[in-house]
Amino acid sequence: MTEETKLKNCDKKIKLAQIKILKIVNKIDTFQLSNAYICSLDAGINRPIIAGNSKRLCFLLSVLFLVIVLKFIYQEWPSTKNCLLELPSSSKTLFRTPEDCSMCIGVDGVTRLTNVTPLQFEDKYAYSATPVIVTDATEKWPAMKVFNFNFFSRFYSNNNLGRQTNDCFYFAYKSGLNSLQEVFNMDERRANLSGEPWYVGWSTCFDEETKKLRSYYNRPYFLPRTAESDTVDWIFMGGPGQGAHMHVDSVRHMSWQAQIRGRKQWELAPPPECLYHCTWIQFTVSPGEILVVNTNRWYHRTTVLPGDLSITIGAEYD
Ligand SMILES: O=C(O)CCC(=O)C(=O)O
Ligand SMILES: [Fe+2]
Repeated sequence: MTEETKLKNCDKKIKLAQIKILKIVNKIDTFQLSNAYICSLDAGINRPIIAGNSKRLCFLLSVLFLVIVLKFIYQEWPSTKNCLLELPSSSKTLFRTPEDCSMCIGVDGVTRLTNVTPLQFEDKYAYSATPVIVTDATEKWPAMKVFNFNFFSRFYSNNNLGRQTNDCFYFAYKSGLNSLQEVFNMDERRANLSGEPWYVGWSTCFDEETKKLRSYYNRPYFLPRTAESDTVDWIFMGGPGQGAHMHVDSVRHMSWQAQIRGRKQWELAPPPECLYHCTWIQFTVSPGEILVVNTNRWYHRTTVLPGDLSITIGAEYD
């Protein structure tokens, strides 16, 4: 992405945030809150000086001032490469642009594809909101034979993972395991899925880590030739009955996820504004299959099905 596009994206985000904040402010105004209440929100600043309606005006002006300051920080800070401030993910969901429901109208299931060329894939699916599963893209991957709990346990006991290139993300879900170290130190019974259930996810963040892991799988053959794969890969691993709660992402690009072991059920829900036009979709991804879904647009939840430990590997592409 060029600097100009990044700035434009930041600008768009700020404008959306401004509109939302103004809507909230207008809404607050329709409540006709008492001056005493607004005064108490004002945390003591200006309290004795301003009286009557001017207090409400002062409150509104303070909010507007805050918006302008935020806009300045986003846009003008000299070292800004991406957005200087990243909104927390919950507020990103709140400030999400309303969807055009044509993204999900008529989509009532996942499309399974075999032997699809990169061109066909690019034309119809690579950047669309239709979820697809490609069934024949992992046949030659060593990962299919090699990846299991012990593989990752050994892999992460090696301290030689190179230089850190990205933030390291880790999701504990309901496991109570607070780091990868805790995951690979859990007792054998739990690791073998005979103890307390668990499910976790993490991103690679060291250059050698990503490089070494990628020697066990390839860039999926069906991705558009021009699509760049991100330098980060995502791994999700855990036992039956567990998975990711319902959420929508705010990542930069489309992504693929290969099911290496186990079977995982996905439930996709349309964005709330499209609930009357579109339906929920449910499907299972089995070992060897690669799912491509726009997780920025579909709300999604996963559940590992009874049987094996589920292991997936995936990445974003542009
Ligand atoms: O695989 C999972 O359980 C969740 C994955 C997910 O949320 C995603 O890829 O956006
Ligand atoms: Fe997600």
